[in-house]
Amino acid sequence: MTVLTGFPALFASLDAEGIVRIALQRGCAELRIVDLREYARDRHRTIDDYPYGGGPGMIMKAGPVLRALAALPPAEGPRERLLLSPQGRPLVQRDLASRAARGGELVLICGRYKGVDERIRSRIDGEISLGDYVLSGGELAAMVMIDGLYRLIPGVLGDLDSARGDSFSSGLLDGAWYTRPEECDGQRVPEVLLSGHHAEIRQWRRRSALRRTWERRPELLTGVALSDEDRCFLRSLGWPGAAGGAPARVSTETPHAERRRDAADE
Ligand code: 9WO
Repeated sequence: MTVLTGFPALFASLDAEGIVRIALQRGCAELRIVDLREYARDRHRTIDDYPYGGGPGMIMKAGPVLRALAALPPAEGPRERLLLSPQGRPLVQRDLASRAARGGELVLICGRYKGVDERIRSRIDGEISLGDYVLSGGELAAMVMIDGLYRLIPGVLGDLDSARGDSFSSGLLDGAWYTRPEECDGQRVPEVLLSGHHAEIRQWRRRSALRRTWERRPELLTGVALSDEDRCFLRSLGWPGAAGGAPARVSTETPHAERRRDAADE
């Protein structure tokens, strides 16, 4: 993985701590941060300039990015050059998983300022958005993408490859989780989780995830493999069946209101 950025110092935290540091230490991945200012041509190493046609704000110059791309060492396998921007295709877990499985070389290009010179766009392979909001640059988005990808690389997580049981590996949102103590601030852990009945615990967890997905993100259910048992449970919550549809409203309840219901899960 290679990152092109005008602000390389922002990436220092990735080496300092967390999943990316572990991936790099274990030799599961490589991360090269390229400073775009090294490819600027003026004394001040400028990477932005005024927009043609006028108006407020600055535009990221194409030259430094295109020269940095041209200077990359030849890739061993397929290479994908991606710009992080709100104009991109929304990133979903499936895309991270397929990229992690493919294992090709990624080049993440971080834009800055009010926008990037359009001539960058014609020299890249795609554009990725994390969501419909504007940041001050693509760097934090790139770090999010690196984090999401690296934890899917085999051998990075170790811990029983816990990504397999992740929220989203099933296509569902995560249900409720609890850890010690059994009672906290007057709230008890659901009895079934203390019972040692593995089949019942499995069913409770499945239902907790199904319920939360139906309440918060009903559109996700259309992409999930549902058993007859799942369907039966969802119908008891008002789910209309394979035809789809949404509940009266997506829950905006406070977390404790929802936990109360999860605890009462029948
Ligand atoms: C800045 C701006 C200022 C005033 C009016 C409109 C504006 N649009 C932008 C803008 O989109 N700036 C971008 C900053 C230029 C490309 C890099 N930047 C960026 C990337 N901001 N947010 C992202 C991003 C990337 C991935 N997912 C979500 C947001």
